[in-house]
Amino acid sequence: MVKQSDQVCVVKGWQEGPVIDESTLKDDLTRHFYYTLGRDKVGESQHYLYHALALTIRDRLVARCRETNQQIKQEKRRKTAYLSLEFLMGRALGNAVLNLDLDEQVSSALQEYCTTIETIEDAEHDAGLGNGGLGRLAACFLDSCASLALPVIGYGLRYEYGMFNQSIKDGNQIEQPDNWLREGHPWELSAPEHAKRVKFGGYVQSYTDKFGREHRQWMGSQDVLAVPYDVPVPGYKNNIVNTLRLWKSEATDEFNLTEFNAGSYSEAVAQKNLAEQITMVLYPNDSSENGKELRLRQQYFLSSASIQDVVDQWLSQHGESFSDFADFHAFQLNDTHPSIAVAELMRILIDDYELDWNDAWQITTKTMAYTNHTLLPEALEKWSVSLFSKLLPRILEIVYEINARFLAQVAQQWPGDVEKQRALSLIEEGDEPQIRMAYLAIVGSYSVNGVAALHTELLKAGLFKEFYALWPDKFNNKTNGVTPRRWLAHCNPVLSELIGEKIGHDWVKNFSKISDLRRFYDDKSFHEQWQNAKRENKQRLVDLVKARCDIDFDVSMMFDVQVKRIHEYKRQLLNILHVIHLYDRIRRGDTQGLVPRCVLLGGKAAPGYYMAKKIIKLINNVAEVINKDPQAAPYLRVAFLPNYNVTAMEVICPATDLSEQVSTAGKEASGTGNMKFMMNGALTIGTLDGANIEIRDAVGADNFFLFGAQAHEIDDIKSRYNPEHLISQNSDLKNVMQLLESGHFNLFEPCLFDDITNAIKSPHDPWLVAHDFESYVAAQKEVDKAYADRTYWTQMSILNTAASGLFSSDRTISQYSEDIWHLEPLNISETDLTTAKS
Ligand code: Z15
Repeated sequence: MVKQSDQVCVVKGWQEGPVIDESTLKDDLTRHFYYTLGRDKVGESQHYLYHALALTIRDRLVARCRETNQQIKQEKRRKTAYLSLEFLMGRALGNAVLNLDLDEQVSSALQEYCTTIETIEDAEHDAGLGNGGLGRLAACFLDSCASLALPVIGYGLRYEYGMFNQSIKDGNQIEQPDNWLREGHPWELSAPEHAKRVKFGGYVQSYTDKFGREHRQWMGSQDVLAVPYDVPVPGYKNNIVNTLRLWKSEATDEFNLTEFNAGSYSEAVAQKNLAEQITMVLYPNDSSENGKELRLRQQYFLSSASIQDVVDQWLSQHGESFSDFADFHAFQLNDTHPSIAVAELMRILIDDYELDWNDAWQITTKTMAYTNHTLLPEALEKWSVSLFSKLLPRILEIVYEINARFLAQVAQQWPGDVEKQRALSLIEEGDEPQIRMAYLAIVGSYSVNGVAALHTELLKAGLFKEFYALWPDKFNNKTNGVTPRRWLAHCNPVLSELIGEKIGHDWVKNFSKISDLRRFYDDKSFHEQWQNAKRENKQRLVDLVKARCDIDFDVSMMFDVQVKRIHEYKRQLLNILHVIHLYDRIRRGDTQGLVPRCVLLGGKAAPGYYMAKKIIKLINNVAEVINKDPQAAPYLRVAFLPNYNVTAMEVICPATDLSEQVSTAGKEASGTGNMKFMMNGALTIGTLDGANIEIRDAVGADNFFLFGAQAHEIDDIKSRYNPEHLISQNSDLKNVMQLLESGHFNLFEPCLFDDITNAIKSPHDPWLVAHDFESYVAAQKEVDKAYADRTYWTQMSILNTAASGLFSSDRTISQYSEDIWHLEPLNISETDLTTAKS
């Protein structure tokens, strides 16, 4: 570990020289290309030019980042640490160019190299450090925090391998490792001088200090080093640059000492692997848990390193008293994944700084805040007590103590009710006792929030109802949002330009302004411009589908899109049943009123999720049969886009006409893809689930295609569910099932889809696919009718974009700040920058 010097010596160059002189971007690019990277030809690969441009822009971020941190420190600002195992950042270049307003300078500099930003951009790998919604939400939140000038630091893990790359072979998903750092990551700056030690294993010992006080001490641990890598997070045209601090695990030098002394030097060095494994790979499960030891190590590693980092900064700025620590800090826990942070903060305060339990608990429960993202039971984390005891013995003791004190409170609220105590205990009893991480998070936090109105209501009435009875004021809703910078301004320049012409460009910063678009709802020439923009965006997607799938989409057809993780509750299956139904109609010559469609699906399945992988195979087989049938070609084309990721979505959502949000009601906590599509003028076909409900309320029921059972009806429907009867009664569904069961889509692979057809026919199908089929098909008919009237559709499309103001993550983050974090915005002026040199 590098020791930091106590003496601060300010480097002269950046004290007196000019601040980054924006006019030299061109020179900086050349300097980085020639000298930093040592290149003199652009060559076939654009990679070095991308790298040089990224470094050039990073220079401009560094000065602003330093200034942001200095203001936080000097003004002793209250700040928030956003703790998340996932940050699905995607590409950084285009976003930085937009937020720093460097578009013109970059274009002109690149002209010298005979290229454009669009070309260069393609050399950047996605930072795929997340699975799906939860990870992308964290990334949108960082953009909004910086753009609102809020002092928020993200803490995450620097996975060597992010989300796997998906390819499709014979219709099946193949996973390939994503070695995203291979060609270097120009955005990050490592700070080894701020490395932390994280303990694992060992045992706990008591000792008595000279005042006769009892202490517990975590001994004999094998420590792992956490080295921070800082990624700059630029705000939109406000000179704020926040930090995303990603921890990399490394072996400590003494890690191998015993082996070394035993003479096996090489074996000892090879042991490094164990420590370095921790941040090797992201677990690719979205909304499901797998209980692997390495995953628990990741969670504790993140929690411990991040809390130590905050505490160390506190000590250097405020000294050893923690009495007003809570006035200056909030920790937002992104799901239960980092919820061990509750126990870790307690451990540090008690064991390292000798606070007594009550003081430490006061501080902890005034700083921790927990966001829940799911009601699915399989996603609710539990860790076995025995694993905890082996890996984190001191943390287990603290969890037991938290539980003992909590259960005393439960006994007070419900006297004599032993069943209540059993039900609410942080420890689930059984053959293999388990720690309920959500309960730990709730008990240890001052705020518990859901991510959409319905989701929060269901949490309060169901999953967490006793906790809600105990602490009603802890519970609150924060409906998710997405950043309008990446998800409109950056990904849809054509539409953004058009919107800007009509209502000005203020909407990028102040997204509630987007509602001004409503004024043009009836403007015929605006309709034409709106349609032209959509057509241009559709052509981009046509090119992508051609390149990736070798399937011909056609811009004159309706683009019907469902892209998200593959999961039974999201019901990609329902979508594909509708596709089969359309195909069946075409084959029967029943094409009256049928609007030609291109149906696109995409998404990754967790590698161990059998049914999700079957669904991918089904989609691909159905697509193949339909696409090679000349009778279908004028009406229907189907593609499964491999390797759906953030960058693909930037092409997909601007091109979409119809957004499929068809989860079983009550299962999708919020959804955020739904918001990206809406912003870009797509209409939604969806259930009353998650944020769909709020989307429909905002745009008006007439501009949304609703179908399906509602959340409050589900239990009743399940109690008398008889899908075989539904199939026999509905000739459309009957035909679809017959086609499927006849082997029409698996001629050479008998029985391939039996598990799928059986799931649909099962009276225990939790997702009620057969139940919602009829109303789904009816809603799709309404879609066709609406799309056939171009003016009507265009009006609804404009209204969707105009009503999307609520779904900006700026709104969400303002609410987090108002209600939970209580932060004040920073302010960095141009004059601040001209004194802070780079
Ligand atoms: C995840 O992506 C989500 C929830 C989870 O519990 C996990 Cl482990 C991963 C998603 C929700 O499914 C989605 O509805 C929500 O919009 C998103 O989190 C962000 O809140």
